[in-house]
Amino acid sequence: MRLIVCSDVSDQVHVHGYDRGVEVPANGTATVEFVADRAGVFEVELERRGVQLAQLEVR
Ligand SMILES: [Cu+2]
Repeated sequence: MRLIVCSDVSDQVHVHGYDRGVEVPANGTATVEFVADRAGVFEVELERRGVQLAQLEVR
């Protein structure tokens, strides 16, 4: 799995369930890569703001 997030603010992109966190700079891009080997529905959020970006469903 590769998630690419473009952000206008600096924060951490956090994938719950897999507990992956990658810093993203303001007006920059973060790439989160992991093996999606765990089924479920997981929140992807901007960690420090507590803003949900997406819900990731792995079947
Ligand atoms: Cu989080």
